[in-house]
Formats: sequence, C-alpha cells, structure tokens
Amino acid sequence: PTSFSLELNTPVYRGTVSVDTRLFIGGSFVVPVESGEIEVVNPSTTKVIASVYAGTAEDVDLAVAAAKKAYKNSWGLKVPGTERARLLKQVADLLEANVDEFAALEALNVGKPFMMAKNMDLKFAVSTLRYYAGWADKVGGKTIETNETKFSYTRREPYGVVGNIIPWNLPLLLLCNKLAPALAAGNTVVIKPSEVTPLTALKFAEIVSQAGFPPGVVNIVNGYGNTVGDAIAHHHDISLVSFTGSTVVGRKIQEAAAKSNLKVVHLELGGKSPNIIFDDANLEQAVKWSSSGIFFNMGQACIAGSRIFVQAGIYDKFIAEMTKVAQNLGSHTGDPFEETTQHGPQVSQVQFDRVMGHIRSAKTAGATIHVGGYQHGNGGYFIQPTIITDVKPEMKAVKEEIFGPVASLIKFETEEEVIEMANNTTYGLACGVFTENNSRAIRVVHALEAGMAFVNCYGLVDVQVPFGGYKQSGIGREWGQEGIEEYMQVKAVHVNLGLKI
Ligand code: TXE
Repeated sequence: PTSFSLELNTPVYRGTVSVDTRLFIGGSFVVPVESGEIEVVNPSTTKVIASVYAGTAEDVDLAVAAAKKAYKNSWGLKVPGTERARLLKQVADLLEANVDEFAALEALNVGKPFMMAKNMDLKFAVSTLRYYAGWADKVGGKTIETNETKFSYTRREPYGVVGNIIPWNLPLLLLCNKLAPALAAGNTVVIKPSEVTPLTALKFAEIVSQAGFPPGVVNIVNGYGNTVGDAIAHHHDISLVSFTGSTVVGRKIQEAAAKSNLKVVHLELGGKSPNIIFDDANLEQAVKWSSSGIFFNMGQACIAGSRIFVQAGIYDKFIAEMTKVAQNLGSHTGDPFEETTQHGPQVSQVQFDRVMGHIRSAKTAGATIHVGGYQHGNGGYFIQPTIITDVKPEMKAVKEEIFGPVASLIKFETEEEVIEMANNTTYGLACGVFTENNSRAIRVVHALEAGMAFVNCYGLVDVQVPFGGYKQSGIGREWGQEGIEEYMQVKAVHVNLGLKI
C-alpha cells in the first residue's frame, strides 16, 4: 500500500489520520528506486502501526537533482523574498488548520502526550514557519566605506541545495526549524526524517504540495542513517548539511563533509546541561522549572537540565519537593491520548534499553536511585520519572547524555565549586541558574560554558532567540536572526568608481 490511514476515537482526538507512505521527490510522491520499507512502531503499545517506504543513495541522487533544478529555475534568487514568505505563510496556515491531525500522528509515533504535541511541538512549528516567512524579504547585505574611488557592498546569497537530517524527539518541530530558515534564505532542501518517526514529515509533504511550492523546492526521503543520511552527508551537490542528533553521528557528518566537497556543516548535538539552584532561590519555582527542565518530553530533549546542582542549605527541602513532582508525574503516566497524561513512553525499544542501562550502571557504580528507576506498567516503553543521588563526577550517568527522564542531583557548597563542576563536561548546550541575587545570576551564567542560559526558569525558549551549543554540543545556531544567516553565504562586491592602473 502507498498510504497509511487509521481511525482514532480517543478522548482528545476523534477522526482519521492518514499519510502517503512514499518518498516525496520533485513535487510528487514516488516509490523508491530499490524496494525497501521501514516499520513504524507505536511506543505506547510496542506494536507496528504502519510501514513506510525507505529510500537509498539512488533516491537521494534523484532528490538532489530535483532540488538543484528547482533552485536554478524556480527558487533561489529567481524568486523574491516576498514570494518565498507568501508560500511559507501558506504552509504555516495549512499546518495550523490541521494541527490536531499532526499532533495525533506525533502522539502515535513518538508517544508524546497529544496535548504536549499540540501545545508545544505544533505551536512552535507554526511559529517558526511564520517567523522565517517574516525574514525572507528582510535579509540583505551592507555597503562598506573603503575610499572615494571604490564602492563595496555585500550580498547574502543562498547556498543552493541544503540537506537536513532530523531526529525523532521533536520530529515535525525540528524539521520546521531547519526547513523554514533554509527556504526563507532561498535554498532548496532534501530532508531525511528519522527512520523511527517518519509520519509527520510525510503529512507535511502533503501541505507543502497544497501550499503551491514549486516542485523540487522541498524533497523528503525517508530512510536509514547509514544509507540515506550518509548519502546526504557525502553528496557533492549538497552545499550545506544541517544535522540534529547524537554527537557520534555529528562527527561522522563532519568527516563525510571533509571527505566529499567540504560542505558547510551545522550541528545541533547532545547535552549534559547543568542547572544550579542557590540557597536563596524561590524554592517552589526552582523545583517546578527544574522538574520540567529534565522531565519534559520524557527527558528526550537536547537542552534537558540533567545535572541539577543544589546548594547545601536547601538540598533536603529541594529533594523532598522534587520527589513529590516526580511521583505526581509518575501518576500521570500512560496513554498519550488521555487528556490528563503528562508523561508518555520513550520513543523506541533502543532508547528504552539505553535509558534503563544508564539507571542500572548508576546503581552498580554506587549511586542511589532516590525515586523511580523502573519501567512503568509492562505494555510500552514507559519509564518512571527518576532522581538519582550520591553520584560521583566520574560516573557514566553524570558524564553521558541519558536522554530519558533521569535527573542527577548533586549537592554543592560554594559558587566557585559549582562553576567548576558544571563546566566539567565535554558538552555545552544549555545551563540554568536559580537565585534571587541578580548579580550572582549574571556572574554565574557568564562563567558557564554553554550556548544558552536560563535565569530563574528552564527551557523557556523562543523562536526569536538563537538556539545552539558550545563545545561538543554543536556548531551554528537555529532560530533568531542567526538561524537564517546560517543558510546564507556572503558575497563581497568591489566596484571601481575611477581608479586607473
Ligand atoms: O541518534 P542518531 P539515535 C542523542 C541522545 C540519544 C542518542 C542516540 O543521547 O540517546 O543521540 O539516538 C541519522 N549519517 N540524541 O541513535 O543516530 C538518523 O537516521 C547520516 C540527541 O537515534 O544521531 C536520524 O535521522 N545520518 C538529539 C538522525 O541521524 C545518520 C536527538 C539522528 O539519529 C547516520 C536525537 C549517518 N551515519 C538523539 N546515522 C538532540 N540533539 O536533540 C544516523 N543518522
């Protein structure tokens, strides 16, 4: 079958969800050159719900050829920014009009609560499309004073064909985070969704078509990382690749770029972000933000505040309160289609095993599992919200990204000591500081090695503000003005006004 359709009758969504399961190349849904399929699993039940077509390097070649042709004939600088903006706004409107079906597909395939998918993923996806539609006709270069006989200016030009490789934690949102600035800047795109979560990308292809984008501007090739992803990373006609995923694969992408055409590499990788609570913090607020900072999206967020440092004076109170929040979240764990569900399953068996392995290894290394630590129920990849204490800096659970609902709590005494501990990581994505002392807040966030800092909140991001990491958390920024500038290269033009030689 070339489509998947399911009737849902749930408390939060009643209706059909349907997608075309083929690849989307050159404006049409097509079957791959070689036959190949990917089984899609519902992580709440562990049952296969659909099967989508999987491409190979040959399909990437076709998608790149279509994208190249579209760039030359019907996109890029041929099309004014106002027209690119119009189409992006059109697709944002269509997404908004179909928000429930997209949220249902995300809940089904990722396991995230429907309400979270609707109010977070979809809301941000729509905002990102609109935000970059706004930029499409506002980016330009500058004139530069040199001397009287010369006129110099810069111009921002697109790269051409861009490759976007997407993970499974926020499938549609991260697709939009890459596609919107890439298209607004005038590039055409070849997108590879995660093989674990291909459904919303296919639904998105439908609204791209309806919005009226010229064929080939957007191409979506489902497939595995080591085939389709690898072909994108090595492709000689792709000038920039933007990747979100693991640091291990990020390294491979950079190697592939170096070995092929030195394409520009933009990476959003993992994190092990510190979140620091000082004695004078508003305890209730610190507990709430810190809990959502780690447990949001079942802990499957790159910015998760997974190392929570609490000053000795409030440590006991903090842990007592956070335990209550974790237990309360545990009692709202279950079917993503129940209105009251706040915590769903991990996305896959692989991720479930990975997270449980981290919990086991922490226990073996001598840490205390203060709360949680077990599977919830026995019918899906659910893990109880977990807090680990008595951790040592050398433990795997403190050094490596767990990407699950697992917080490590660490007691500290002084500001100097906590800055040192917080920076003792190869990652540098985000950080948080809770204190009522503003000068200390600013002093500490300036001393922390991270691309994003949250003061008296955690994870409170906005599409207008750049998002990205220091150190091995990545290269480049998404969102904000920086996000569109990533997708444009600068041409300097020197015009002689009379100098003779
Ligand atoms: O990621 P992969 P995985 C972290 C998180 C998680 C771990 C592993 O810690 O536990 O990574 O997750 C594609 N060439 N993050 O294994 O493999 C792949 O098909 C090109 C953090 O699922 O990095 C998918 O589309 N592409 C993160 C995408 O890379 C390749 C989000 C991400 O998958 C490829 C996800 C290859 N050789 C995981 N191999 C974040 N920053 O938010 C795989 N891919």
